[in-house]
Amino acid sequence: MTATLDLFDDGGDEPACLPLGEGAMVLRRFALPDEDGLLSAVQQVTAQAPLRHMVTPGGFTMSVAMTNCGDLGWVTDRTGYRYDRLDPESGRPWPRLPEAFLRLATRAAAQAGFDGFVPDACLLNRYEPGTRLSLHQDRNERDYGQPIVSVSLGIPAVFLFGGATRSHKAQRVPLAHGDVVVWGGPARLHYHGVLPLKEAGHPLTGRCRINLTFRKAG
Ligand code: MD3
Ligand code: FE
Repeated sequence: MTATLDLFDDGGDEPACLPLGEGAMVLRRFALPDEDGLLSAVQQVTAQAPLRHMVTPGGFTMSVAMTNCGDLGWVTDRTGYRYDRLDPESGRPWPRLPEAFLRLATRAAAQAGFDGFVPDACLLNRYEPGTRLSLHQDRNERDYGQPIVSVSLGIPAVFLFGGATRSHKAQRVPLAHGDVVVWGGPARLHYHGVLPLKEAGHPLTGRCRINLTFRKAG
């Protein structure tokens, strides 16, 4: 009986709010109604602060292309990881956080129980097929009590959600266009990463995935 049902299971009865445990909440397709406004804001930001492949302190060029908007932007170079008010490529402040970004991030945080979340940093990551992000912790923010809100747009990815140590076995969480995840509580310091993306295309983004992460960094 379940076998028959499974054949027709399209995931349509998945809960809209899925707790990943440890304070992490997946809001499936939460950003879908705002897709056009979000993607036009992405175009505005990347026109002012182009996507670039940064270098890690260890000397590796990241396969993810990145840029930022908001008061603070996350950067890495041979000297280390940090938040900076200026784009090192231009010497100018990062573009302002677009209204559409701010509204969505605040609404998603509130939905997950974090009222009054006001991000001052948005890291914009672009993945193409083959791009990956190896397991890491996000530890450059001042207050770990603040959540991180992430928004996935474009082609799908498999997110790796690990534990408090690197050796903890990671869960695989598929993330699709419009999915929003709010990471708070103990999950905030868990190891995480993204598996290499499979070849795919999306009608709105082409052969890429855009991930936005909103933080209160300062
Ligand atoms: C879990 N980005 O930018 S977003 C990153 O898909 C980053 O681009 C990934 O990891 C991406 O640092 C994942 C989801 C995410 C972001 C921050 C987290 C998950 C997190 C911080 C703590 C725990
Ligand atoms: Fe991260």
